[in-house]
Amino acid sequence: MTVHATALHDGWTLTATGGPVPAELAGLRVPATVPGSVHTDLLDAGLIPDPYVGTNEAGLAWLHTAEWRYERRVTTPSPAADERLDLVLDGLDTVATIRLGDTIVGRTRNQHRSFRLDVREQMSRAAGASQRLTIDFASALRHAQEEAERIGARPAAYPHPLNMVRKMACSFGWDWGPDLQTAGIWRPVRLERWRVARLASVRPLVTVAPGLGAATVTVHVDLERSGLEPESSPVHVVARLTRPGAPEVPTERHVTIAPHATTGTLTLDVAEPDLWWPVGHGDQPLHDLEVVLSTTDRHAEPDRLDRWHRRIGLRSVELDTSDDEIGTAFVIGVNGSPVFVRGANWIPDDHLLTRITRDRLAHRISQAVGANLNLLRVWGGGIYESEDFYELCDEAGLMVWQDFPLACAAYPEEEPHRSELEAEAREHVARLSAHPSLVLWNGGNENLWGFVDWGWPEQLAGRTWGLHYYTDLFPAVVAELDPTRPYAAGSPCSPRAPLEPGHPRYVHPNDRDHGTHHEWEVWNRRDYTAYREGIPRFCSEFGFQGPPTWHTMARAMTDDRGEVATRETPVWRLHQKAEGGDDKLDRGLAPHLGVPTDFVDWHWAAQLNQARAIAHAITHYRSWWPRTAGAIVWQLNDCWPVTSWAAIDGDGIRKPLWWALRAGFADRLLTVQRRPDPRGGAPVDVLAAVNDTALPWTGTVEVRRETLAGVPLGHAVLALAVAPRSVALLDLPDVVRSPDDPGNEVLVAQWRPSDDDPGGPATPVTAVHCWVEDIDLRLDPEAHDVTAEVVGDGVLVTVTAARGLVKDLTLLVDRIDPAAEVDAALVTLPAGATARLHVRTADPGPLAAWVRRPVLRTANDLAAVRPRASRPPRLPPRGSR
Ligand code: BMA
Repeated sequence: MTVHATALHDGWTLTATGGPVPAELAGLRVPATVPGSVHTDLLDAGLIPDPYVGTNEAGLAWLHTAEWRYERRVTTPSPAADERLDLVLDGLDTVATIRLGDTIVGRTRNQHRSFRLDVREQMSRAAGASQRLTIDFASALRHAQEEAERIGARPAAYPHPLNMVRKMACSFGWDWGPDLQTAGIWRPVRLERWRVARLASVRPLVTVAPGLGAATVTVHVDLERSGLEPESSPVHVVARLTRPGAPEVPTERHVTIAPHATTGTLTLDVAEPDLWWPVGHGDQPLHDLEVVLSTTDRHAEPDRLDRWHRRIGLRSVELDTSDDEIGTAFVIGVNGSPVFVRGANWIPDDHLLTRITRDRLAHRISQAVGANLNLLRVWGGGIYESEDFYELCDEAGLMVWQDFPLACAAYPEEEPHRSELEAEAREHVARLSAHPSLVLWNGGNENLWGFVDWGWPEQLAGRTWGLHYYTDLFPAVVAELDPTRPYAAGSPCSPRAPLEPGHPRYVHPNDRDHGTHHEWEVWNRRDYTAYREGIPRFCSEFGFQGPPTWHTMARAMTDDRGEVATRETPVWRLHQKAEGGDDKLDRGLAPHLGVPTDFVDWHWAAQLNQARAIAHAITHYRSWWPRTAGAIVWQLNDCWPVTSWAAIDGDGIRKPLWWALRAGFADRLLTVQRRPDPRGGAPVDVLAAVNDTALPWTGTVEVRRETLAGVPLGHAVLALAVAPRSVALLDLPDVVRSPDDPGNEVLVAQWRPSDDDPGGPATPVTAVHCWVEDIDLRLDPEAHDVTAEVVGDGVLVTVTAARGLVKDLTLLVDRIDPAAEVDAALVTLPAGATARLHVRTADPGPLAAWVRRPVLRTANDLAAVRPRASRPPRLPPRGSR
């Protein structure tokens, strides 16, 4: 008999047991969905309004301090004499007491762990009869407040003591998230019957030989013994690696584990392995690894005790943090090849975690790949991501950097916090070891930085703040359980420097020259052009806000009349959590696009400016490869409808920023960048050609300077030869380098493949560059002609730049159909050029709507609505001539 599991997902009810519960809920028994949460159950029962809509969030604050009971009945046959019976809880949110009948069988206070309770004795007592299983949830907020009282409060970036309880930090509100403090059984729960032994954990650790000619999978098996056998017996483990369609792969090992012993190791060697690579670097072949535990060896009829299966990938990971002439590198490598990280930060995809289905994750991950990303950073204010998430990333070739979930706060090292952190770290380092996508364990988010710069030492007055976790506990757990994964102490962090401020070799954690850097000066204080003032070794956060799509606002952010809530309304302000967020949006807009007064125009301008700001940073960072080895945008996704730094809004719809990521992270990129003049003069514009492919990039680049209306002013043809995975800087000849009349000129650079081009992506590569900001550019709001026609699966919109340059042509398709998908956006057309935008939609409506505001937008149309009075003085030309 193998482990026999019975899911306990049906028949639960939920009742309020304490706290400030509204009268109509008191004593009410509500059907409960498991896995689920109190919020989703009350929502399903129609007992609370949708917390994501309007200002409902504010009215639900009573849930922070309410207490709840989940309850159902369980019946199980009496266990045999040697049979264990465990209640397995994969996740409880958060402070819970578990009872069978009247007996307490467990207490938990950590959302990030699973629990296994031996309930054999309690179940045997009532063998065959039904018993009451209850899980009581206390208020996590109250618990955290009591902890703060008990051991002394510590600083955190938000008002609630999120650092005093092991619950997802952003449960307590964040600068993009609602303050909805959930409770409930948030992961599966089941009864497991088993005997002799079970596979407590399996860690397949993969290494690849230099030269890539061989791979080794070392399978570490940890057993739990039942403790119920009259005599402990040896058990046998077989590990088998296969790959569908690869008859040469099967490889099998077996090991006998002696009585009383609980660990075993099996080594599987694969010659000429078919390696797993990040997307853009190769394929993602997955191998089936099956581990079987039995009482007899493989030659006899097996009495199978337990089985474990995962799809693994063969690859190695390296993190280069060597010292160099600039400072300290931070380069992630796979199979010995350094990778430029094109990343985005990932937050929980729904604040109500149990609504995140595998399908939804699959869609989000395909959106990440569509944005040309190769890595997601699972940010430390969220969770250890799910098996679904990791399996999908394994399949897609998306690398994952997993933060230990600690963010923006000082964390106590006193018990029980220390033991809870150790237990969860051990569980997840082991659990995630099977996933080829996981490339980095990181100590947490901005905690090292917070300690030095956010006034913590004074507030702490000598109390612990979590340093032990970053320097000792986490690296020790990773080194013990998964030494194949690199570890970083935090983000940002200077990897080789001691972490104690005051140490003679201390380096500020956010130092650009050392390791990872978070670039938040731009959003908070500077214009986005300042992104180009710094050359970080690896930028693991930089972000710029924009509002969600119109559809999402119309669904969730409306006023009493059902109209989209405009700025300065309570609804708008509730869905903009960032400190001074709206002022920062306007401050960011003014020098570039101006600040439109009409809300519809402002919405488009703010979304466009978000996209432009991030494109400005990405193109800069990529042009500095290999000095800069990664750019992880803050943030890919949202967890509810909100104005935020995300590229995909809370309803899963792409914002214009998504298109800027896709363009900025394309395999091949041409971008105009500023570099010091080799002759010692003022910095000059050059053309950076970024080639993030395995093939050389050759041919010519045709560069023309022309008026906005297309009158030629200068022309040059540059030879292009960029080695694989590298960047070439091309000098721009004088005739094209700088303008005579910057307000009316544009530079267009287009790649022309040569006849003997080795291949690679055939997509055209073009850079369009203006020397002044849009507010100083004489863009014609009527520059384009447009037609729309119905095609098989939607609409084809054809736009020609008939009278001059058209910048950032975008169809805001969600205005017509939230499910519509367009195949291009932020398209810039030099005079005379044409774009065909194909929209897939089942519901095209009247064609006339597709060809005008508010659906068809360009940067040009903002020129028509720009308030003249708000224009700053004209800038001098940015060229150097
Ligand atoms: C960084 C992140 C998040 C935050 C974001 C925007 O600090 O790590 O904590 O949401 O900036 O402010």
